[in-house]
Amino acid sequence: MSRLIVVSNRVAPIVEGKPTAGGLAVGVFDALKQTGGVWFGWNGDIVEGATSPDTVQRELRDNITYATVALSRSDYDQYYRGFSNGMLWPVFHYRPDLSRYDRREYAGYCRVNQWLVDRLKPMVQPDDRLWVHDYHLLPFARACRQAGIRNRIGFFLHIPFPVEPVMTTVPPHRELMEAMCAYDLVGFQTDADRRAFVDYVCRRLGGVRRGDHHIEVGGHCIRVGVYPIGIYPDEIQQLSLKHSRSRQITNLKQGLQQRRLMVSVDRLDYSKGMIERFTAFERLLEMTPAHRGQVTFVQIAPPSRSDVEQYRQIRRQLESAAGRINGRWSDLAWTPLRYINKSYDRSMLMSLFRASQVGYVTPLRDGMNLVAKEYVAAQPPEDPGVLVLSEFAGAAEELGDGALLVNPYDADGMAETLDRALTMPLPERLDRYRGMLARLTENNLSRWRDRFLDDLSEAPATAPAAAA
Ligand code: ADQ
Repeated sequence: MSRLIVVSNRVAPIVEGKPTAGGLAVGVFDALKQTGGVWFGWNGDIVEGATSPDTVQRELRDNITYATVALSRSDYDQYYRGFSNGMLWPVFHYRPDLSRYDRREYAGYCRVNQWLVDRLKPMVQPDDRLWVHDYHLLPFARACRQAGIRNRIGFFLHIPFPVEPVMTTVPPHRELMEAMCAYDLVGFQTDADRRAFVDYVCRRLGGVRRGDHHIEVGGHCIRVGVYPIGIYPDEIQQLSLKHSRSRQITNLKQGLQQRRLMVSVDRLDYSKGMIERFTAFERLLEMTPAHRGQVTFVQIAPPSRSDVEQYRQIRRQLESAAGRINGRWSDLAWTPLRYINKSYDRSMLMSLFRASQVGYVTPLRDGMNLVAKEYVAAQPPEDPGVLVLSEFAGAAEELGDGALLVNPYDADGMAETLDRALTMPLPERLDRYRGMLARLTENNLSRWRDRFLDDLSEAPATAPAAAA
């Protein structure tokens, strides 16, 4: 079997047996362990100065070579914080109003992609397959072709891909899309994302559909597919049992005194719809007096990207909304909303999911949302909780039959759905849970990896120099 080289913005070495957050990290680690290979990317270090150091640090562990680089402060500012997270992230999550474009940052983004390719090139052998991940690396394949790397290169986008009128708000959209067409395989989380990509390429770049899975553009044929990322449900079930008798969970249950528990866990990000979620929870208390004093909502959201202004702003908004809601509704014996701004170990989160009656997962937009899947997998099979899920999470394509789907922009609708979730009888909960679990088991993380890599092996051969 040919060797696999995975490229992702961030490389975080995994220690087997230790719980790890994140589908990307676990999926990539699994794939590499099977085939052996290289995991290449940024190690998270920032060095002061204008140019990133050329040194590639290598560490061989479990048949995987972790090859990592540090970034200079200015490369980090332009490539990562600037164009990737200040421009692409908001637009791809349908928030062009929050995006900020700066030509220098875009130049830095392209430059770092090229620089990463130059660092990787000496490690690439003729039969290697390259699997590149996420929005930080849209032009990576084009840079590879320009550097003379002719291997098969696949790309998987973890976040949504926006429809054409939204995509075109990114000033260099055409150049980026042309660059994406240098990949041999481009994979998305949902069919809606795939369609948006194909529509853009066909309408704006003169691409022509070739059957169900290919587009021909600029003399190069790209395979395009849908690969919803999954989890390992058995592993999540095991993790959820680990802390179920721990002091923290027992204290929590005692403190609840038979009250129902609703749980949300997110990275603190405006795409996750937390303000709208808080508002709908308050509407529930307004509309349904029976729930007052009877339900507690725990929101866990450790800060992320706190050096980007929008992220500091969302944090302030949430703190103020939580204070207002608790000020209005709490009494001496009951705090309706517990907003917790710190991170917990993964197995603790899974035990918390298990202890709750409702998983409240309502992003305004999300590529997939693994929390929704983990919530289902962590439930006690004999008495499962209910998943309330945004229709705008990629996970809704797979879990739409079992979850209660909501529109996060409709506070009244969400409040009604929460009421339904909190009062759902056991037979209906069991029915919904079993359907969702069967789907999660079938579409697990191995299937995501295997389908992608099989399709990459079958993708039409490497782009000719003209497409570079
Ligand atoms: P994220 O936006 O980070 O990922 P998500 O899929 O919800 O979102 O979570 C990824 C992992 O992080 C999950 O395993 C989850 O348990 C963990 N996690 C989330 N919040 C946490 C918290 N507060 N504390 C500890 N762990 C937490 C991106 C895309 C998603 C896509 C994934 C994988 O934005 O749409 O599902 O990649 O492709």
